[in-house]
Amino acid sequence: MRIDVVTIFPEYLDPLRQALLGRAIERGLLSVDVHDLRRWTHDVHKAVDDSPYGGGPGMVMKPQVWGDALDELCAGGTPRLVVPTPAGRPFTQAMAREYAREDWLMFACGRYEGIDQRVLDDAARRMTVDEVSIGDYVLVGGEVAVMTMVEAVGRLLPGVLGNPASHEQDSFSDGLLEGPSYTRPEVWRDLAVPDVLRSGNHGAITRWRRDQALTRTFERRPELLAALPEDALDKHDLAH
Ligand code: 6GU
Repeated sequence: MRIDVVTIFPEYLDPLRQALLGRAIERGLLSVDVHDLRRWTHDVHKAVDDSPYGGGPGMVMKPQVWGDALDELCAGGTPRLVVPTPAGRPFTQAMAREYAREDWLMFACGRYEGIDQRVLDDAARRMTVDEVSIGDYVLVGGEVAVMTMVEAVGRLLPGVLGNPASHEQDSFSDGLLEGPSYTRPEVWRDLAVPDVLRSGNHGAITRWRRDQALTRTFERRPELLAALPEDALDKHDLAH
């Protein structure tokens, strides 16, 4: 997969080259190119923003600069354009899976009060444009949201995780939160590992993990349980 990121703070994205995704980039499973938006400015001050029509606080990113950046970067084809904004549709694991099937994603990071809407309206004449939020809180800019989305998508790409079974058990892949995990020692600070996990009874372990996931989801995210499809719960689950 090819990923391009356009931002006024290119170094902000440097952490993507660490650890799992860094190795995926080195192995050629993923390319991440980060572009400085100021390359496309038109004046000596390299201005990227201006005051909003209609008044109000903050600044809006200029359409000409973004237009030139996207024209140049998209000259060779049509990526899926993702614009992080707290006013976007919520990013979910289902969207991460959908993005992982694309061959080219481009992220346009806004700062200030956002990007002139006509940039997105114009781009949408040629490509799919998604305005996406990573949660109900406000960040200073889109860069950290892009890092979040690139991690969520990158780990789903074929070959990136050592063991592909890892994502089948992720929280959300079956619509439930994952339960607790334990490793050695058997007792630590007088706290013991649950007996069932040391029983060797794989049926009982599977049942116990499912119950833990259901209980945790009920306590922490009841709206997820309500959203499960009709057939997601079996007769043993329903006993809870
Ligand atoms: Cl995607 N961007 C910004 N600036 N703030 C956010 C966000 C995105 N998602 C939640 N808050």
